[in-house]
Amino acid sequence: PEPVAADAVPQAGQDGLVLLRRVGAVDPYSLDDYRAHGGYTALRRAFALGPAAVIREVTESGLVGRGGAAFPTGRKWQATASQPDGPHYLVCNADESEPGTFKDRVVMEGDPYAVVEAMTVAGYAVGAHRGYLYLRGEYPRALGLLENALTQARARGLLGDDVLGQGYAFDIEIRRGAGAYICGEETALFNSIEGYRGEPRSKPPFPVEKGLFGKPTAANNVETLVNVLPVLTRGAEAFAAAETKLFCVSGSVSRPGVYELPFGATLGDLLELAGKPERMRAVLLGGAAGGFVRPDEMDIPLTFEGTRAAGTTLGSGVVLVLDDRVELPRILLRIAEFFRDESCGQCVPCRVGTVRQEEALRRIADRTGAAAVDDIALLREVGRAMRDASICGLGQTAWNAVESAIDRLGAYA
Ligand code: L3W
Ligand code: SF4
Repeated sequence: PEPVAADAVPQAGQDGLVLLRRVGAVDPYSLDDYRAHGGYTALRRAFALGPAAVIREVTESGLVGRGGAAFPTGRKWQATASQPDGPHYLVCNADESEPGTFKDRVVMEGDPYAVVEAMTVAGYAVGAHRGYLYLRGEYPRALGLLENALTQARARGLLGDDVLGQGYAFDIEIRRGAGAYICGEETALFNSIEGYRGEPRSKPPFPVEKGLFGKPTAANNVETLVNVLPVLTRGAEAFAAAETKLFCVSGSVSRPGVYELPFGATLGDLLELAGKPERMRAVLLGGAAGGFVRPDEMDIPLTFEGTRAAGTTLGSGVVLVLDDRVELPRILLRIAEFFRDESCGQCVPCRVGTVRQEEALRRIADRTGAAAVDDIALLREVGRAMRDASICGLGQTAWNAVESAIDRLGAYA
């Protein structure tokens, strides 16, 4: 693959980047350059601390998962490590497929060795000797860069039977997705690696207990894992004092891209940086499974708690900006088509509900003028059934964006 192009260098929200500091500054093919930019100091510190202390440090940092659900990473690792029967596995979820999400791609293409180092640290902490990186199939450039990074790391003793001469064996295998959004759900992802249909399993049991091949597994998103590097190099306390989040800004802004901002910046702060439109209609936060907010809600803090309190979600960091030229009914219909398409069909509420939702939204979108009251009542009923009775997050959240458009934006009123 080609080197990362200059125009792919992410937008820097402000000085003092943590997660993106090497992106655009380091040669993503060169292990030496990665080391010259601080690479592999976190793994050395991990070996000096030992697995239990690494987990303690990650727990004390307060780091939570960046895939959207914000589960505490230290707790996940502790629960995995404490399972008596191995082998234990480490899975990096790089199946980045949430509409409007492209942060992990920027990290993997711009700083691939960081992903490899972070997976090695995580594997060491949870007692895994094998890691899988499940990569979105439509990311060929990331694939080439990561494959190169694995080859170089193996050649230099940073992966293999005796990592850094510390007596720890660890290696990583890349598996590519084949275009199914549902394979980003962790248990569908395990099934996909195992060679089965990519259908979610019922939880519990959680993967920490029975995950890949039925064994204890820590599954973490790319951004979650790369956060572990500064946790170790800076220490838990210093990390927590300056914790950052990646945001994927797209739509009607003049400077779309990936922004890294400290937790607590507001939506308005971010949109100032990204160049918001003169007449904004709404912002979709959290992706297709997220929710819309209005232009008068720009003081929402961009934290997991702040967005939850405002009735929406930070999700995987999607910030999709719509100006007043958009046809909201068409956008909602497009979101509904997406969920109908991507439902794995395993459970009835989602398999049927996503079809009924799309049909109702199409009827509304194709009509002009007055609100279709019956269809809105139907949407609410179907939405409730999907949320309450679906097996996995896809069905449970397939009505979120539509509901928020109706309730917060007055869509169809
Ligand atoms: C041990 C327990 N582990 C929960 C683990 C669980 C998983 C994590 C979160 O994702 C999000 C949603 C959307 N003991 C545990 C436990 N865990 N309880 O914690 O679990 P869960 O079930 O809350 O969420 P989830 O199904 O993993 C749902 C987001 O995903 N989403 C799409 C995201 C897309 C991307 C992307 O494209 N990169 O991230 C769609 O719904 O925001 O919050 O590991 O095992 N007692
Ligand atoms: Fe499959 Fe949808 Fe059920 Fe999830 S909720 S298991 S995607 S049918």
